[in-house]
Amino acid sequence: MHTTVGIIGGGPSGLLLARLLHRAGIASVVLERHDRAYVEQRQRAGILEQSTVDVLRHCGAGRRLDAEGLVHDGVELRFAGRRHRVDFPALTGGKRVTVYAQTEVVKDLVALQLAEGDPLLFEAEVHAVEGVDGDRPVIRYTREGRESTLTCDYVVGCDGYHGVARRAVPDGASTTHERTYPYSWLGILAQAPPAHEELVYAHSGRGFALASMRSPEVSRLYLQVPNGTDPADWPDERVWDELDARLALNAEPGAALVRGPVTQKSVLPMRSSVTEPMRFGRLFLAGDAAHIVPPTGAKGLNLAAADVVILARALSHWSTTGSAELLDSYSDTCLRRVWRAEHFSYFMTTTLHVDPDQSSFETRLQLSQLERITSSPHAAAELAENYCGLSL
Ligand code: RFL
Ligand code: PHB
Repeated sequence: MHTTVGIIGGGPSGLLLARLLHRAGIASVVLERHDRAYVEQRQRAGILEQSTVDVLRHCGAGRRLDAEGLVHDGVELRFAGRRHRVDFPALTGGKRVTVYAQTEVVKDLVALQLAEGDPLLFEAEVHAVEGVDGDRPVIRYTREGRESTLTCDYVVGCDGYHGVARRAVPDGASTTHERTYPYSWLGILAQAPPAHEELVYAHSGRGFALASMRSPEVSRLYLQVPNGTDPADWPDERVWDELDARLALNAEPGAALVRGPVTQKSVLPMRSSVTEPMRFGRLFLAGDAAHIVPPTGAKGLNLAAADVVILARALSHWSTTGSAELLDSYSDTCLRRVWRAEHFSYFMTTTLHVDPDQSSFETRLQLSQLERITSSPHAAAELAENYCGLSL
């Protein structure tokens, strides 16, 4: 089999790239190792920047997003017994974000691709990418027990942090910059109304907590926990008690979350990582295959979308003019946005979490920084602009 663009991975970046290429009249094949149900049910991101919403609408995936997405004009910060709202439109000249789960984005893109796109092959596991420094790279994959090859003009690794695409780059041709954190998140999905009408990011001496949502009936809640935590050590009542303790305000003693059945529970490690450049020969990396952010800034899915918009534009320019100019600048163009989001995600993470080794001095610095955000419109605008994202 031959195609113009071979895409490894059917997560949000691979699916959106395939959709954008289809609209530009460029042939592609997506190879995804898991089955459709698995990809559609994987619980992950929840916040879409305006530019991500715009691109989904533009490529025909906006109908359910417009009907079911919840537009949010701000977030609440809770710390030292206080609450403070960061008003996005007022601080950014009108920007806002949309709560719409990654599971739903993926369902919408899969349905479109299967109905009218190029091939999207589930249960197709890629094990090698060869010849990316030549003219005709080859992807080797296994499907239904049979080994097959896909030759392409270009290969795009949209295969996440543990994918195979990055391994096709020879040693020494790229650099990975990485940081790990001394804590993880315990996340639950619960059949319970959201804690508040907007997201709540809470700093507390007991550790960070985040109250998010999926719909007016479904909450998504997170707690900072030590690395290596076993979810089995956190029965539902313990999770709810700890959320109440961390999200509570001195001003509202006894205020408690409305509890409901917990339908999903998992522990996620936190990591920052960037591999650069994001291109080697005819191989391009996009989304989590190239960079990871800790989820505190809600940037991962949005960065993945930005990468593939930039790449689809570059491939379309190459296809219509024969010029590789935009393909050559792909990595630099993406990395400017990537490093900004890396800094913001690191800032949100280290300002809101409790490092088990941190001193009282460092805790006072965190509180001073949060206090600054609540008292200076400039500091609040810096948070709001980064949270709502750069224009594409
Ligand atoms: P994905 O989603 O990891 O998809 C990669 C796909 O590649 C497939 N694959 C292979 N297929 C074939 N052959 C192989 N050898 C393969 N190896 C891998 C995998 O099966 C998979 O389907 O990467 P992608 O598409 O780049 O998308 C990135 C996003 O998923 C990720 O950045 C976000 O979920 C991050 N994130 C958030 N981002 C936001 O923008 N806003 C948020 O609010 C937000 N919250 C979150 C998050 C991530 C979280 N976790 C689980 C780390 C909250 C959490 C808890
Ligand atoms: C989510 O709803 O899953 C979510 C929201 C905001 C974050 C991270 C995750 O910063």
